[in-house]
Amino acid sequence: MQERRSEQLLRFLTFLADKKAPATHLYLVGDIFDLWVGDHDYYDEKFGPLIEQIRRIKSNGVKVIYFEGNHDVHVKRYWESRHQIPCYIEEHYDQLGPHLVRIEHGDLINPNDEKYLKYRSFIRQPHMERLAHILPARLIHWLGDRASKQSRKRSSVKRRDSESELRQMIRVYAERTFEKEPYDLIVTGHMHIRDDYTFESRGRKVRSVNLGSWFDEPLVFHLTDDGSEWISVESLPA
Ligand SMILES: [Mn+2]
Repeated sequence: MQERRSEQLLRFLTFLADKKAPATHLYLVGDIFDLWVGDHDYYDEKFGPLIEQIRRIKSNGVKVIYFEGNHDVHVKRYWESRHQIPCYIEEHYDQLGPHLVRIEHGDLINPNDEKYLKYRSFIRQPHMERLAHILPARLIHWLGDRASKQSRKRSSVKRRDSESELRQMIRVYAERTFEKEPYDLIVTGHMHIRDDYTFESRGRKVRSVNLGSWFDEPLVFHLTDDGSEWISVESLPA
């Protein structure tokens, strides 16, 4: 994670941990840490201050839920066994007050991203997960640096899709997943396009939110029983 984003994340987490805002749930929707592979002591040290705030938030009684992204991979065992924080790799549904919410990282949204999808099913094989826990973290990072160079190549390919095409994909994905298993709200990330879209299906009002990227603006999506708001981390009181 870039230094500034990491500071902003620490600021937000500390704000929550200090109970400066009421919260019942905290969803971390993947690509929170760059780069994290497997269950290793190494990360306790590397991301110590952030993990400490997440632990404090949980000990305040907030339900913390983690989703793996493509920068934080095979971290389920870490969060579940060391911190009792549930971690999901695919989509997850939760009833939050009046809203049935579907949450997922969002890396299955773009069907044109074939190279990534192939890479995803490759690294998601069970023997790759076992390997991720066994190999020394240092070696993984050496491999990871090479992979992220590849990923940059992949994203330059991805940029063939224009922003409006990507936005359309987010919306189509919502409409399609709603048809399979309905919900009131879907929250995704990964696409780096902040989007808030409402559509009607089966006589129901459905909402799709993509969280966008903190590289554009560090915003947190805050859902309440009667509405929602985007909270700017930069404008949080100290
Ligand atoms: Mn991602």
